[in-house]
Amino acid sequence: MIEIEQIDKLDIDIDRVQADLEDLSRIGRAEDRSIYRMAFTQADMEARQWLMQRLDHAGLQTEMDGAANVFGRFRDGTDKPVTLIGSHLDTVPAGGSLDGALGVVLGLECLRRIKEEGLQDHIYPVELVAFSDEEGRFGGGFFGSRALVGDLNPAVIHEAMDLHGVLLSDAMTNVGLDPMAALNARRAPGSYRAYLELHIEQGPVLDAEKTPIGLVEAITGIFRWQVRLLGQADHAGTTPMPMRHDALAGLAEFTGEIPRILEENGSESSVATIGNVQLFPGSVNTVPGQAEFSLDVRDADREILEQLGDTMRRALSAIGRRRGLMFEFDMLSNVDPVPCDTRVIDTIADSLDSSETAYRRMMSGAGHDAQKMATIAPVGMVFVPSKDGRSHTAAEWTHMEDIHTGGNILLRAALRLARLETSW
Ligand code: HGY
Ligand code: MN
Ligand code: MN
Repeated sequence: MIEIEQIDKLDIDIDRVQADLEDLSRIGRAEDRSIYRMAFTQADMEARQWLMQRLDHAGLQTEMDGAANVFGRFRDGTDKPVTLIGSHLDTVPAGGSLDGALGVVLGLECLRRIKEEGLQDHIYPVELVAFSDEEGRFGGGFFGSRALVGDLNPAVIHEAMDLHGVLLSDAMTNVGLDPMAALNARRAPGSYRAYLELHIEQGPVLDAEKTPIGLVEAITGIFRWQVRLLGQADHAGTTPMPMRHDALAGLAEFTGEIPRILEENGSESSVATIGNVQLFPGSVNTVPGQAEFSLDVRDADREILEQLGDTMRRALSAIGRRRGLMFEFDMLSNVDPVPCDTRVIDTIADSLDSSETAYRRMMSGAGHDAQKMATIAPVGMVFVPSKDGRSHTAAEWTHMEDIHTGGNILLRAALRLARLETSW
């Protein structure tokens, strides 16, 4: 039996966490200190090896499943419901050192501290997972958590491609993985008692308020399209403006319409981003015949997202008619907004209250593996502040003091969830 008082006294080893974060951040780091650990690159695989060595060094079992998700656990094989702590090691191109990595390193620290205190035989199992391709190099994101919840199929694995035309299946094969093995990564519903993720907020709220912890109540919904506007390549010098079917001009008109579309059809949580644009043929003295671009749209409400999608489709069709452009798009992902589980939220809140840690309840504008895990388990998330709200950039930073606070809340909430006396 583990008493709550005992749990609430536990403290992570913040110096060890800081050393691990610095060590991990060297993998895939560029001159400007930004991180390039995109899914299934050598750097991404090196980060998995790093984690498995750290787990092994701590005397823990490690496993890489068919989707290359890396697990850490006290022992293999259990019929007891597991409290899973997770996040991801992959980054966006030119990313920061904490997005995903912080949640994995603090999860590793939780397992080490449980082992050092000899608690593992007195609780339900606590495990760690580092999910594959959370960022969506290949399509919509959450590849590893989608594999775990059984949301993959052979077509998705065969067709997924990155922005440069590299197939997921080739990228996985190139690093020695069998892409189709991802279909075997599925875990039965009921395997997990709860899923917990600590993550940097990646926005400005906590830092501006000087609040050390965000208690996440819901995670935004996201749809991602790959859009093509097909016009006509023509000579830049001899084609009069009214005769042009300029694909970039069509994209520019659509980009200009986005604020009005969000204003008239969205909510205060609506955002839309065109993060990647490719023009064809892309020569200086040719009217762009084709514009291919990514569109990432988010809102906390499912219906509003649908409405935004319909409005954007109509806007692009109208622009196509006016400018003699064909419009087509591929839906890369369509992830529902999810509420976090009130029992997990309350458990985290209990840890916060008993340590008198200031916090605020909030929603997540970023997507997370937790929203996939929510389809098979109760989920909860803990945010720590991002300095100046910056993320997905080398400027991504969180003060060690906040990391220490967040790590202790993660450890104590995980143990409260894993107590044999916790019933649900
Ligand atoms: O895009 C996101 O919200 C996350 O960083 N994958
Ligand atoms: Mn992340
Ligand atoms: Mn991210």
